[in-house]
Amino acid sequence: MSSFIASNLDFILLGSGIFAGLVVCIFIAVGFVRSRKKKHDDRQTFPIQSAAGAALTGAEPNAAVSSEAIPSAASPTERESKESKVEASLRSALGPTQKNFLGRIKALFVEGSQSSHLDEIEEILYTSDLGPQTVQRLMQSLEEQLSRTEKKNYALVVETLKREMLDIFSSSLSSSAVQADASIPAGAELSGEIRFVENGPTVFMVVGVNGAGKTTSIGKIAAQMAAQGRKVLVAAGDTFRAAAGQQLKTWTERAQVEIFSPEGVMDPSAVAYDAVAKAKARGYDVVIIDTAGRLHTQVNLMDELKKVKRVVTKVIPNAPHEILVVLDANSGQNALIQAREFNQALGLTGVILTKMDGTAKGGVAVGITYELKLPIKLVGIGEKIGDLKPFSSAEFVASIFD
Ligand SMILES: Nc1nc2c(ncn2[C@@H]2O[C@H](COP(=O)(O)OP(=O)(O)OP(=O)(O)O)[C@@H](O)[C@H]2O)c(=O)[nH]1
Ligand SMILES: [Mg+2]
Repeated sequence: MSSFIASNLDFILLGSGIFAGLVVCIFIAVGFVRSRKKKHDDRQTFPIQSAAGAALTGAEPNAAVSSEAIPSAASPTERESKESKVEASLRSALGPTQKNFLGRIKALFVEGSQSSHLDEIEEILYTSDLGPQTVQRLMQSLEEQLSRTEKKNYALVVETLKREMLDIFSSSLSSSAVQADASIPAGAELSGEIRFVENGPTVFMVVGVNGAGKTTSIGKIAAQMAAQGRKVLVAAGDTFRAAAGQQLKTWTERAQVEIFSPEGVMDPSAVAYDAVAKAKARGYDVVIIDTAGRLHTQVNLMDELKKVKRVVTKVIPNAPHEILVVLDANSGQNALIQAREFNQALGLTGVILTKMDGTAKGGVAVGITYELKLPIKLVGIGEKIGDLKPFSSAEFVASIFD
């Protein structure tokens, strides 16, 4: 064996060398193929990554190539979305109310359901702060207007509730309020909702419980009336809280209107009397009287408001022309009670329903209108100066049902 290896050593060495060379060649070849494949894969993934990156910024991968085309293509859409944001503000404020009301009714009618769900609907109506009389009327309309089979149909149930709610608004409001409702587009001038006298200043008295939004709403109203070209005087009738005057001053500065806030006068009726007398003498178009917040149960404080109303009448018969109660929509059924009590004490001409943004209790608007026959004149949908809108029942119902 060893003699065989010795005689063929050269041959064996040559064979081993060729084998080793072959192995090296194979390794080099595999490495080359892999690196080609990787380069190919990299080329494929690059456009995908850049497209994804562009999606985050909203730009096309080759945006730099045609930078002019992008803004001109995007701007109409931007404009449309800005415009719809402005128009949709009451709708978006009523989003939680819609979810609480329509959302829960919809959830009852799951596919294949064979029940009419009337009991559950009644409970939803009660817990949506519509008010007991309003709930009874809506339930009665479902009972009477729909057959047994129709009561199981979600679309028919909702259509009936919507029609009945619109009818509640139109039949409960005075004809003038209804006319104003139909003729004034959303966001239109306040003057369509509010009654202005032809000669002399129109006097507004604003009342309500603590923190309802009286001063804020006065600031917003004053700004809108001033923008309509009216000469506005705001009377600081909240002499109860030291900070109240300063808060009102800040709002009148924002609204760019004049404030009447005599130093050291603590009697709100004296402030109101002097403010109206000044407005009458100096040709103002509007006087808005702020008042301190109070509970309708505080008899002496309610008497104080009656006195404010009385003294104003001595300066201008028929004034105050508008006595508006400010109600926080979040307080639901309490808002209804407050409106009833303030109405009994003062004879209200309407309601400002504030904080409609961020409450699920917007349904209280229906109860106030139906049960108290009081028109909701304005709705607060935020804290900014422009966040006060004339109330439109059609817009309200559409926001809840559509
Ligand atoms: N989100 C929201 N906040 C509001 C609205 N209206 C008023 N507010 C806020 O409610 C709070 C109370 O508002 P005020 O205007 O001080 O209430 P008021 O009725 O004058 O209060 P008192 O003078 O203490 O009785 C403030 O923080 C306002 O910014 C509204 O429509 N939406
Ligand atoms: Mg106030």
